[in-house]
Amino acid sequence: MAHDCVFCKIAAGEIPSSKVYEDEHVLAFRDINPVAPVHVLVIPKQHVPSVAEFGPEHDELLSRLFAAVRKVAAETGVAETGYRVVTNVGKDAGQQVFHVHLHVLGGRPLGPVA
Ligand code: D5M
Repeated sequence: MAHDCVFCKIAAGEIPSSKVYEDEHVLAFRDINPVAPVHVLVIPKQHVPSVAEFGPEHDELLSRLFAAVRKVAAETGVAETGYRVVTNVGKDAGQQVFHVHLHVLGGRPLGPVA
C-alpha cells in the first residue's frame, strides 16, 4: 500500500466506495464525479502508479483487470449497449490519481474520443 494513495485506501476499506465488483486482486467502484450514467473505476488492489509502469510481471493482473471490466459491463447493463474503457497516463492526459484505474464509461452515446 502506498502512503497517501486514495485508491489504496479505498482498496483497504479505509475510505468508503460504491462497490460494483470485487475479487482478491481487483476492485471496481463508482466514480465520485461521473461523466456518464455509468462511470465505474476498475483498480488493482496492488499499487501501481499508472499503466506506464506495467511490465511482463503484471500480465496476469492486466488480464484480471479486463476480466473485471467485462463483469462491470454486464453488471451495469452497458455490455448490451456498448461502453468505453479509458486510462489516463500523466500530465497531458490529466491523470489525477496515480494508482492505475480503468474508467468504464457508458449509458449514453459517448461521441468520438477526444
Ligand atoms: O481520474 C481519477 C478519477 O478518480 C476522477 O474521475 C475522480 C475519481 N475519484 C477520486 N477520488 C475518488 C473517490 N474517493 N471515490 C470515487 N472516485 C474518486 P484520473 O484518470 O486520474 O483523472
